[in-house]
Amino acid sequence: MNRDDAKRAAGREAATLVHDGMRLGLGTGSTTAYALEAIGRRIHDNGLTVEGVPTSFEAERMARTHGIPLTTLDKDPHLDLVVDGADEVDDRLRLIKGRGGAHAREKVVATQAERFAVVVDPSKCVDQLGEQAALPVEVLPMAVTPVSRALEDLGATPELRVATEKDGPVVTDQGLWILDARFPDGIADPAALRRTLGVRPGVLDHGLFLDLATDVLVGRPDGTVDHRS
Ligand code: A5P
Repeated sequence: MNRDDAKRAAGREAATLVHDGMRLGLGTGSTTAYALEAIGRRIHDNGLTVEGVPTSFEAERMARTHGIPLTTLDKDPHLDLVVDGADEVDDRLRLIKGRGGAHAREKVVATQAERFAVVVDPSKCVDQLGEQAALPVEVLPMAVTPVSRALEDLGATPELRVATEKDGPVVTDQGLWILDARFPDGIADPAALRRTLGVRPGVLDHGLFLDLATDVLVGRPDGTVDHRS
C-alpha cells in the first residue's frame, strides 16, 4: 500500500458522486486522473450520460482517453460537480492548487459549480496553508520582476518555474509564466494575501482557493476515504 493507493481511493470515491445527466468540471492532476478513469468506466459499462468541461489541455487529453464527452462553459456555464486535486488542504477546506500550472482555469471552472469535490492523499492535509507547498502565481512574462519584488515585500521567496535549464520557463495553457512563492512561516492570512494579489497588475491568478471547496475526500493507503464537508 502506498500513496498511489490513497489517491486511487479518493478518485474512485469522487466518481461515486457523479449522477446521470450531470455537467462536470474535470480537474487536472494525478489524483483526479483516477476519478476520470472511474467516470469513464461508468460511461462505458453502465451508459452513464455526462459531459465535462476540462480545466487544462492535459485534462482534455485525459477525458478523451477515458471517453468522457466534452463541453464548454459557453454551452454549459452551470456545472453540477467539479472534481479536482489540491497541493494543500487545511481544516477549513481552503486550498493551495496549481502545482500543475492549471490553477487559473481550475478556479474559473470551480467557481461555476454547485459542488466542488477535492481529492487528495493524506500528505496534502496541513494546519496552515503554505507550510509545505509554494503558492503558484501566474504572471505576464513582462511583469515577472515587479511581481517578484511585490511577493518579496509580502515576505515570500518567489522562484520562476522552469522546466529544465535548456527548456526555460514553464509556459501555462494561457502562454504565461509561473512564480512559485514560498512563505517560510506559512501564509498567516490567506484572505488578505488573496486581496493583495487580486489587484496586482500582471498577475492573472494564483493558487489560493479559499471559499470554493464543498467536499474534501482524503483517500488513505488502506483504500478507505475520509469525507469532509
Ligand atoms: C494542477 O494545476 C493542480 O492544481 C493539481 O490539481 C494539484 O497539483 C494536485 O495534483 P496531484 O493530484 O497530481 O497531486
